[in-house]
Amino acid sequence: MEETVRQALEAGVRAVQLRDKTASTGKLVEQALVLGDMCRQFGALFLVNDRVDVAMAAGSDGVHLGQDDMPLAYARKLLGPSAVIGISVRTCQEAEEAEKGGADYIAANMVFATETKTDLPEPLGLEMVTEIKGATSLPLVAIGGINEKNYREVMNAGADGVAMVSAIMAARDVGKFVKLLTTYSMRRLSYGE
Ligand code: TZP
Ligand code: MG
Repeated sequence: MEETVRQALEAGVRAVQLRDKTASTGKLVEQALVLGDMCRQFGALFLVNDRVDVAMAAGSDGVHLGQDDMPLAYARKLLGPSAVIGISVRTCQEAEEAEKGGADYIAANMVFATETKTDLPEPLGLEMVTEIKGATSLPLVAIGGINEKNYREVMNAGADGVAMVSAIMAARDVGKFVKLLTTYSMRRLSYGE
């Protein structure tokens, strides 16, 4: 996993999220420290999924929260004003609430069906990406079933960036694959500004 992340960073990935629903807390902290260091070397953002405590322990840049995770206001209180906090949303209302609550970005969750996460009702589709993007002035990252074949249409629907799990982790040549994507998909992203 570390080698894959390194290759992705070398090729231009701008943000990495550690997401492991089954690892022990000890293992998560250990991995967050290693990946956080690596991201720092490449000037990329490093976020921890769900776990505010792990992000704090490892000095990560921030967290990514779902609607049922720690409420944004508490996460902000714990992590401070400079932490990057992203929120997964499925509706315009959730997007507006995230903006009002001081989120730094929103994630359209999920655009296309995926085997990586199977507990969500229905894919949002491209039209909802456009609608949700229009509901706030926050950067929008699209996630779910995004790959080299469809990322352009996701960007064209209004996403400021795309997040990929399986497409990158399963790529035969991660560096080559990411290079192909970044020229286009990172055009409008500037993290941490
Ligand atoms: N949240 C919404 S979809 C998803 C997460 C974590 C998984 C995305 O994985 P993939 O393999 O890029 O479809
Ligand atoms: Mg979550």
